[in-house]
Amino acid sequence: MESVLKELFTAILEGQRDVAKEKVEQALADGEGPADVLDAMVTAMGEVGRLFEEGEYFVPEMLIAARAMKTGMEILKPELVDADIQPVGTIVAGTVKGDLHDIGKNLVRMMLEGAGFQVVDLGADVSPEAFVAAVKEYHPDFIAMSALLTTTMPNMQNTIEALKKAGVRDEVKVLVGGAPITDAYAEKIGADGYAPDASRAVKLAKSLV
Ligand code: B1M
Repeated sequence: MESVLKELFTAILEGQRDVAKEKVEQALADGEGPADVLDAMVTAMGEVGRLFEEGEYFVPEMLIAARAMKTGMEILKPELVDADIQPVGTIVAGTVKGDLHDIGKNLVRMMLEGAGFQVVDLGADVSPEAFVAAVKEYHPDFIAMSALLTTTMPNMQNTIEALKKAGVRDEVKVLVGGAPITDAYAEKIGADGYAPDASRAVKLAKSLV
């Protein structure tokens, strides 16, 4: 990796938002290709995920790294569009109906974006009908649903039922997560996958894309 890209990698890893912005600008000015600049940032986010799984990083470190990535992406995005670099896949994400907890979902979104996915974020308190409408509009590879309350977990199943009723269940893979969700629950409701944290949500999506 060229040295400016190494510096960009370190800036993302350490969550230095301003440095990340500066390094993306410098790399592009130096003639680095947008794909290589993106690769340096995605590799850094992969490393963030690894450090999180090993217990060296916690949620705050992951959040500030993701914010640095987001800042860098704002500079890089127009260049990626010009270079016609396609996202790894598209994901519609949201916290299910009745549930306002969005911190974990936001983290999952940021890590997925960091891994090169395009994410359509529907926010929190998302009805089954809104998920169905988004599947019809964006034709994503996945939907990622989050639930933090035992009382709202059933809305994951209700969303899957709504997808079936609308005839679009087979068009999309359904991923679920959130503190009360388990592998067994995901299987019971007919989801395609469960991830216990943001880092493993990325691995899961990558393995299924
Ligand atoms: Co609420 N809350 N809350 N709350 N809240 C919990 C969830 C609770 C466990 C606290 C407790 O009692 N110990 C409890 C639920 C109990 C239960 O259901 N059995 C609870 C309750 C009861 C409530 C209210 C009902 C309280 C009240 O009003 N009486 C109310 C409900 C409001 C509603 O949603 N309708 C309520 C409200 C709130 C606040 C608004 C004050 C605030 C949310 C702010 C916000 O999100 N914007 C809040 C908070 C902050 C919490 C706790 C303290 C923290 C949640 C959090 O952000 N964690 C929480 C207690 C706890 O979890 N320890 C609690 C950090 C976040 C990074 O982790 O969301 O788990 P998490 O996400 C992880 C993984 O789960 C996974 O990856 C993330 C990152 O690693 N993941 C996914 C998440 N979504 C995924 C999707 C995927 C994959 C992985 O898709 C593929």
